[in-house]
Amino acid sequence: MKQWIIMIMILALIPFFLSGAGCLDEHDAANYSDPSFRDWRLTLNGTDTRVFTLAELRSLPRADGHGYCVSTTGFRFGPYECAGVDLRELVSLAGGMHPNDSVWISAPDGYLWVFDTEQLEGNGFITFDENLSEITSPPLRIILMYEQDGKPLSYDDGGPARIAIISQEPGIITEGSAWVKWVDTIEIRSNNG
Ligand SMILES: Nc1nc2c(c(=O)[nH]1)N[C@H]1C(S)=C(S)[C@@H](COP(=O)(O)O)O[C@H]1N2
Ligand SMILES: [Mo]
Repeated sequence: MKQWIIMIMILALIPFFLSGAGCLDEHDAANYSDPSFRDWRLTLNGTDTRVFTLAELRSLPRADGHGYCVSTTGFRFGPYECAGVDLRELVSLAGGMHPNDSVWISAPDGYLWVFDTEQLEGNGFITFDENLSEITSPPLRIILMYEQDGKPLSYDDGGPARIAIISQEPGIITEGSAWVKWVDTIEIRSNNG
């Protein structure tokens, strides 16, 4: 009789052992099948409208680089190894843009950041070294990042997809305000009226 009770208790504890043994590790906490990510969609609004799932975004050409940013209060985030999709790729999938158009990046919390065509090519950004001294900008790329340090971008870090400004050389700091978190809409806006 006692053995039966012990047996039932052991069976009931198996899920806890499995989770403790790493079957539900930290990686799974920010999994691509995370319930909050499963319903996520990226809407591209240009001359064409396109809607992407996270899997579809991940299937686009991948861009990698070093990303590092600073908040207005001087707090540094990074350095990170960033991977995602070049914003130019997404703009082209939305039908492209004209020199006077701008790209509006927004998130469900109401945050919005606008890039012009010069920035889309990686020019016109303010960059700093690790001591936060302003430096001449090396070539930069704007990406919609879905992976940070080899892991799916977590919700707390702005996942499933966040803007990152990356460079091939490490230690280049950009302004955090452009690093839009929880991006769900990318819109090409015409400034010609
Ligand atoms: N969606 C969204 N993205 C955002 C913000 C925000 O409020 N909402 N804040 C921006 C700013 S001003 C900074 S400095 C960086 C880091 O902000 P955090 O300290 O809120 O993470 O995220 C940027 N991306
Ligand atoms: Mo900020």
